[in-house]
Amino acid sequence: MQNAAGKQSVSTTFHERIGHDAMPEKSNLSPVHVYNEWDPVEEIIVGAPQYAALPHNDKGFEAIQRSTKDLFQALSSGAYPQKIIEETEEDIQLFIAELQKLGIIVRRPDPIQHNDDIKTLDWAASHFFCYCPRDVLLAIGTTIIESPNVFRSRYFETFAYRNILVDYMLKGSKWISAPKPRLLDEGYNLSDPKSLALRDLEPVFDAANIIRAGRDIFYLVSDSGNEMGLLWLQSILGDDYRVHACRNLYSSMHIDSTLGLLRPGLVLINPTRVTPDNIPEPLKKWDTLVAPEMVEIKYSEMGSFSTPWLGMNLLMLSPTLAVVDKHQKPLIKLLEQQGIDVLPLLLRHGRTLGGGFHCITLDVRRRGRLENYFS
Ligand code: DAV
Repeated sequence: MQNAAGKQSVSTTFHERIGHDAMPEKSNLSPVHVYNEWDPVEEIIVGAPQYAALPHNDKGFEAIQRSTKDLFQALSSGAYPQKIIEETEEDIQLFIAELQKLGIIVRRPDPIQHNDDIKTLDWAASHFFCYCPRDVLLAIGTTIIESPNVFRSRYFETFAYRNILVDYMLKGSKWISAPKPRLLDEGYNLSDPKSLALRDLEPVFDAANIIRAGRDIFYLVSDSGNEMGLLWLQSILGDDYRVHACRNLYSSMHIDSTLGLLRPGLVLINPTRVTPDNIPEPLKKWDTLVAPEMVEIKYSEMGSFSTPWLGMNLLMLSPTLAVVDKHQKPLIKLLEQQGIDVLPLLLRHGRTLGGGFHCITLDVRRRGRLENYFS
């Protein structure tokens, strides 16, 4: 095709090169549109357990285990048994069926089978899994951010989501990746138990260290997210957002078994980690719902990759509907008393794989808009 001046336009050439089908009309309605943890979900990515393996040769994995040796029982590396993978996929299918009944669009990654170690210029490590999109992708506003993860074994994990990310970009969402961290040995502190296991040499964080409440974003500073990661995130999000450091809450992995934002004004807290003294300042204005003791659920002989508090890793589908581990009867009762209906579902190997319903999902679109919940 030629433009008015008789010259071939750049966009036409591009269209011809990649094929028209691959270049749909860009819509102004970004498929990624999410500002908090509770508005009604319209589209969600659900992880996949296929090819999951516990990594070996991974300094990040060692770092995470340092402070939680007693909690994450002795973990052994290697492929998860096929039975665990199959049963997990069965549980996920039941979960997806429930989501679809509610009209929610569900997307799945393309799990990658790695026959060899992952290598960079500096190190090699075995791969992990794509069971937990929450850990590697952060959706805020109309942007998806690939996070600079602490585990070496997760370095290329977002490749499993590449088709989805390309599709979202073509339809109008923004897609960026944090600077790839080098993850050199000296970035990890495996010896001094008085300091965090992750040093501040470069921005490093798992996306699951973060939860969203409109203009206010909560970032857990821990062995899976350093101070420099917070600075990077604030620099990228700009003045529309305030990124709050959550320090001295939980030194290990992720924020979503410690704090759960249920609806404006109501936060679920893990009482073994959160106290009136260390609760992040803005949340002091909200009501707190104290999580009851969790019901212990079984895990495999490979070890548990999570604490019992994974039981409070719930997913809000709307301000009045939560997906919660079916075993957690006291928690379910407590939520119901607050006017929150519960969809009780199972992830039989959640403890083993280290992922509850919040971990294994990434809500990319929720109704609603950017608001200030702490004015
Ligand atoms: O308390 O076991 C679980 C991490 C979930 N993303 C815990 C951390």
